[in-house]
Amino acid sequence: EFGDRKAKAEKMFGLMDEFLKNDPVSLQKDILDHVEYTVARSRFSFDDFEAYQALSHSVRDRLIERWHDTHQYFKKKDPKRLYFLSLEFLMGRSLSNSVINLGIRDQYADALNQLGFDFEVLAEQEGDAALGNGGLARLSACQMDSLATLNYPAWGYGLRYQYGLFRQIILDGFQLEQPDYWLNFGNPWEIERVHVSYPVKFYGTVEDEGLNGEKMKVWIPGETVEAVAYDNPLPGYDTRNAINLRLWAAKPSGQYDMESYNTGDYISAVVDRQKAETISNVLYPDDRSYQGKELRLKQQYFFVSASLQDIIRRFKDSHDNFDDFPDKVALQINDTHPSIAIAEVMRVLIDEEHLSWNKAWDIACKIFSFTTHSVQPEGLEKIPVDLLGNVLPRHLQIIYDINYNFMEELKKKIGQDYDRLSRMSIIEEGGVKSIRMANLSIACCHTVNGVSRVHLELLKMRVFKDFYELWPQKFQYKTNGVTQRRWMVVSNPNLCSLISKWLGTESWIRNIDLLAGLQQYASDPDLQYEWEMAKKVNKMRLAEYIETLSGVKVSIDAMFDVQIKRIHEYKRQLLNILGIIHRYDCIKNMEKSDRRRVVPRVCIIGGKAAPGYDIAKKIIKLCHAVAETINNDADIRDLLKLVFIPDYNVSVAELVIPGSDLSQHISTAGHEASGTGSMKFLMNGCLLLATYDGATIEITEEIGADNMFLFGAKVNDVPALRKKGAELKAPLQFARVVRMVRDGYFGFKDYFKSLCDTVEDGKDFYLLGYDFASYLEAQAAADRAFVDKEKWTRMSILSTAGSGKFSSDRTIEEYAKETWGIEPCKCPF
Ligand code: GLG
Repeated sequence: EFGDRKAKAEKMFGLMDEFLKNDPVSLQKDILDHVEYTVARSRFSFDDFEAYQALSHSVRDRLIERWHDTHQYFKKKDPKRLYFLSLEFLMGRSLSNSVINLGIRDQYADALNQLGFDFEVLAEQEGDAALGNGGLARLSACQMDSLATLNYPAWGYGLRYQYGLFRQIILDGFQLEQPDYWLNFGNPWEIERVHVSYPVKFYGTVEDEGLNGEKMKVWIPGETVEAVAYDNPLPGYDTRNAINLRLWAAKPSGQYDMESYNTGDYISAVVDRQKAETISNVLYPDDRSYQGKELRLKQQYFFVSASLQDIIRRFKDSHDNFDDFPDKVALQINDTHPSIAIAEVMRVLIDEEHLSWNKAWDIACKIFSFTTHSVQPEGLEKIPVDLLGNVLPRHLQIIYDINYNFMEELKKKIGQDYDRLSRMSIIEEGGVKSIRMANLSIACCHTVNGVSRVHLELLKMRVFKDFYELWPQKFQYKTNGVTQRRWMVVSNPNLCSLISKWLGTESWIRNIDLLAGLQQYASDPDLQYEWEMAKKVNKMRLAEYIETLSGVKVSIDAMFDVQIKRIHEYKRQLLNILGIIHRYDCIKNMEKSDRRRVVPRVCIIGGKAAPGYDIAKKIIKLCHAVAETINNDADIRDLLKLVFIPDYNVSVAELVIPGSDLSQHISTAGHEASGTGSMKFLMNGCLLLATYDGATIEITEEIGADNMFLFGAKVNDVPALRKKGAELKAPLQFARVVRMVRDGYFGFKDYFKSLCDTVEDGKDFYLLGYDFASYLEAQAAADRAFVDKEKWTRMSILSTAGSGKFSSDRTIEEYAKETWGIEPCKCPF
């Protein structure tokens, strides 16, 4: 019995409420013990990195206690659990976040001080866990933090890539990719579970067998790979609960193929077996298109199969049939990447657990929910039938059967409308016959979620129109959110202590709606002064970082204008750069005496381009070429600077966001499903320059359009504008700046030609030319507001005050109630 165990332990160790103590002396002893015994360095001589390692192990010990207790408690209570399946989690660093959530940050800082170390310096030693590409992956990480904090019985499941997202190196202004072997220096935040491992099968054939007179399908696999669990405990804030993120690594299977060993070629047999590990080797670095690659499919099935074996084993520990399965298990499919799970659940229930098709399908339909993160139909995954049939022959059969039943059901509803039937079919005929993973997910899942209100509208009107008309109740949206623990408390302590002081409480860290209490002080000169000071300190930190990175000295009196995110044509970094060229051109052509009126700017751009995305790479090069010209032009001096921050990742974002004045979210309307970067800037009191797209529309409703700089075509204007084609003439100023690039003003004339072509009249798919004039107006409005310090600071305070809706705590509460049907399960001590 759980309570007994705890009581016994307390007696045994004579401890009151914690197994490990958190007073400075205990913490110091603990850190030094880890230096000596875990890191195996002398306690009289160790460097910052070794101190970081020891410190992390000491924090991890405390984390593990809570994590054990939480899991014991979940086991005892057996609540319905959420299993969050995602191929990507972008966790970033763990140390600062862990001590803050565990409530022991100050104790550790004190203890370290007395040992002669600075907590912040040690925290900088940690590398990022970058097991994801961008928004989708960071969203998963934020949602895990909220799940833990809100005490939900949840597990995350994913893949432990050896190589995370590539490192971006800039050479002569060009992006180069380097492998991110993030595990090189060890990872104290994970626990290898050599005994939690499952065989995952691939290839082979399916045979019919009779068992007790019943026809059975038997899959005889051609390859077996072992999935080994690595657990990553994730602490909630202000609670004892800590949940688990279980990531799978591929290892050669323990089942030896005796034949290959017996042929005498021992060395090649070992080498062959080792190939199994390639499955979890590397993260695909493209966040928008998937090309139906075999390794990608194997990654998807690998983590899905291992996770389901684990989930079913856990369920069977306390249940002897599957009747209660839907009451105990909710499976969330994050984008279509894990959607092969639907076929896998069917296979396991039918082939291994011997349930009938109908019973199995009934269960599948009750347990799965699906969230899509893309807007464009082209972004939806398709897997060629030949590929799927080769890698997972039994699953292909099952998908065909699901589709057969689905088509029959459809015919009853819509009759013989063959066009529509073929659009809705899970199988796409034509060129390369493929499985549409989104259609499979919609056919099965009880709920399909979009990630912002306008995203759902687009799904209803365009992408999933046929489905929506038949099952409107299936379609919902949960506007994304981000965790204020990482994006405010960890990354902006100056601002946070100010907020807590003015609100008279720290409770907003858990109940973010309290931030609205700042509204009443938005014009208070004292708050305004303190607010500006906090921003200054953050800008100084960022300016130092910029100087060490690029050698460019920037003035903190200038407006820091930032666009950091993946490089994509639809996100329109090119619009930003063309706007900067325009600003430069204006300053150059001004009378010297007029230059005094120019509001100084530091333009900061950062982001990675997918390695095969040629146009995105040219945008990065253009940014460097323009920066080279502007930053070295003696006429310009501090009036304008352009800096590209290389290797953008979570920890860079934590530094850049608090130090920004203005941030840009300028996607062509209708292309950004939600956007989450905007929410992080908003919370940190950075003003937004944005289009009416994704979640920005909802931000406008929360803080008011006059507290932002909005511009550009709206979602519903875009299709008609595109139809106009070449008739839609870009303004002269636009033509002029594009011509400067074309004519080689910034060099690399030939190289930039194809980039310039993408925005010529008639080819300007993302409407840069059309939006240019209103973009410049919004920029001018930002300049005017910036010189009015009182106004700017009020807008900044109101941004933070109005950001409450965009906490992932709100998102998770909505999912829990409306989609997953789970209840909090709070560990009582
Ligand atoms: C997507 C979208 C973003 C969205 C994010 C999280 O492009 O607009 O905010 O997921 O839902 N592929 C992505 O990163």
